[in-house]
Amino acid sequence: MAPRKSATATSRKTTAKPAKKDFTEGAISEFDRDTELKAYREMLLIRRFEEKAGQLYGMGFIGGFCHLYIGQEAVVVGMQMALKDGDQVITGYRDHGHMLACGMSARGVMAELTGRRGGLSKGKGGSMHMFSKEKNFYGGHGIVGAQVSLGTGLAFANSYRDNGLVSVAYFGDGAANQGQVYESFNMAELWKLPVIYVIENNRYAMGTAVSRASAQTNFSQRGVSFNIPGIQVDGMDVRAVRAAGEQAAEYCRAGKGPVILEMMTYRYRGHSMSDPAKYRSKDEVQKMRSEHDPIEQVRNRLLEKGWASEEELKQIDKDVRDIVADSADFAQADPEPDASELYTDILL
Ligand SMILES: Cc1ncc(C[n+]2csc(CCOP(=O)(O)OP(=O)(O)O)c2C)c(N)n1
Ligand SMILES: [Mg+2]
Repeated sequence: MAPRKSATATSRKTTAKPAKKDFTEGAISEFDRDTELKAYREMLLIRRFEEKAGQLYGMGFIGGFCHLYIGQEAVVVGMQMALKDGDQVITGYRDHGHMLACGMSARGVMAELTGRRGGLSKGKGGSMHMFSKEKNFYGGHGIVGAQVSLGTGLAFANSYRDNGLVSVAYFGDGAANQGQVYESFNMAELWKLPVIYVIENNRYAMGTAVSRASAQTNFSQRGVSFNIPGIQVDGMDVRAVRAAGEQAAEYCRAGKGPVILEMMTYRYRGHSMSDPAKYRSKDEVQKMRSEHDPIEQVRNRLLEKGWASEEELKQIDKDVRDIVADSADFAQADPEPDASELYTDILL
């Protein structure tokens, strides 16, 4: 039997709409020379780091899971530019780029991947579980979606302390279908919590294309029934990411509540190191690489504007490669944790 329409339900209808007017979709931040160079260096560091991590994994130095961030670099680098000291970041398991963008050391991240003493979790956490209180980085979470409720909790603490800080919770298109995400959205809007939900839409979950797994594929609209505003952002353009991040941070700091930024991005590698990525064509990957690569975009602008020469860019590449090579050497030479560490840092 079809449910009857209730008069009460109609009269209770609310007219509140997400405050989308506070946001300009498609905004681009103008970068000066120094900012372009900074973006170039930071994205390149993530790219080269991940390439090296992939190599070390192939050589058997890294155990367990390893999810590379190659292709998505503009998202974290642009967002980080929009934040201020003390703002917190939390993400899932595709987390090496986030850590480097937060300023955590390449040595510390790489040595954690190889399970060594000098790793950021003393070699006991691995790829998916690293933290830095100093850099306000709250992990690294292997449970899909867990970081969304934890990131909302960070925002609750900021709101309670009235400290003007925001938290950024990054999650994927696949994670966006997880139940706790919507419980978090509800509380965040109800209590006007200063949290930026960054949905990194890289078009695939473990191997499932967005269109095969999601009823609503426009993730920026996932907050509509909670009155949370959201916009789509070109996540391959670091200037667009920064512009969106700044608008979102301002909105949150003004006490207006949470925001959703859907970053349209792409990962070049498989979901994890064990994924041959047979669910998409090589052409699709190649097209993204050649037409939308976030690092190439900055490189081309620097050259076109005469802000850097080929030589200068080569030097940056060399500096970055040196940092990464040093981290890889350290990650292989550093000893493994002592067996006694099995009994520390755990809840008994
Ligand atoms: C609660 C839970 N369910 C399932 C998994 C297995 N799993 C790991 S990653 C993943 C897909 C997530 O995809 P997405 O959120 O799009 O992130 P991406 O890997 O594309 O960055 C799944 C289902 C998990 N780790 N945790
Ligand atoms: Mg995904």
